[in-house]
Amino acid sequence: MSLTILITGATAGFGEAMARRFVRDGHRVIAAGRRADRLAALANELGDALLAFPLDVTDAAAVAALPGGLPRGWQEVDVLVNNAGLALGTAPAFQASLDDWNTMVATNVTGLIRLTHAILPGMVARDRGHIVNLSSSAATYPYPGGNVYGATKAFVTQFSLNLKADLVGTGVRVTDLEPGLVGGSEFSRVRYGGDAEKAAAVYAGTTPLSPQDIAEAVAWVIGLPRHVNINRMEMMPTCQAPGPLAIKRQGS
Ligand code: NDP
Ligand code: 8X3
Repeated sequence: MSLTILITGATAGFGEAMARRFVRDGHRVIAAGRRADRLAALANELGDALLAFPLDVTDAAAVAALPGGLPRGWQEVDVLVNNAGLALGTAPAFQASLDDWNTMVATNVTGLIRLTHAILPGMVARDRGHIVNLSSSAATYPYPGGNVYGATKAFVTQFSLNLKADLVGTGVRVTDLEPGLVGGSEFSRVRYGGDAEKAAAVYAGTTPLSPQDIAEAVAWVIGLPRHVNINRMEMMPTCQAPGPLAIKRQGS
């Protein structure tokens, strides 16, 4: 069955991979993001099944105008993939930039809840729909420098579980996806302020997950029969595992 799928952050990484995958699977995709040129290129490549929809998720008025702000024929969103998000910096909390912290909260938390608030009532009224939220393994496993980024993702995970609690008895599904190390996207370059060398070092000597692996997981989750809800899915590359608790020993 062909679905109408709104993906935030479709100009790069996971979002772009999902857009390609979902169109290939026969769905219609509303590709949202700030870089309109990238969206236009994607529409050019994928044809009429993809609607380029420039949108900054931190723009409260633009998001509140949804779904009415979408063209006719595209307003009944079956699947919302809240994917837009970013990490900025890896400084310890006592040295981190407050502006970076605020940007991560505005995008990963406030942007995501605004999108959900705008799209969810229509899904409930139609008694069908699916919200897929991009959280992270950072929601569960702390690491040095993860401070506010991990906290925003912990919010996403708990918000997803609480949405599920509110939606029980409706036909609307909610899935929280929690990937670990994923290469092949702009994530680390953005995190390191454009420093390609530092970004590449994150993946050195590893075979990380790819954006296509994420698209595969989401394609599976949304393609399951409507009575099946995957609440949360934690994914890591085979080469990654949670670490032990840190212990600072005297003299070391
Ligand atoms: P990318 O940096 O490659 O892509 C991020 C996307 O988010 C871009 O399309 C960007 O588009 C968009 N975006 C950022 N800010 C805004 C905004 N204000 N409004 C609209 N769109 C915005 O990252 P990934 O694909 O790797 O990450 C996607 C999601 O997955 C993020 O939420 C990330 O936190 C999460 N994640 C990533 C992991 C990884 O290791 N890569 C692991 C676990 C989770 P544009 O700049 O054009 O607006
Ligand atoms: C991205 C994964 O480990 O860089 O969410 O936080 S990590």
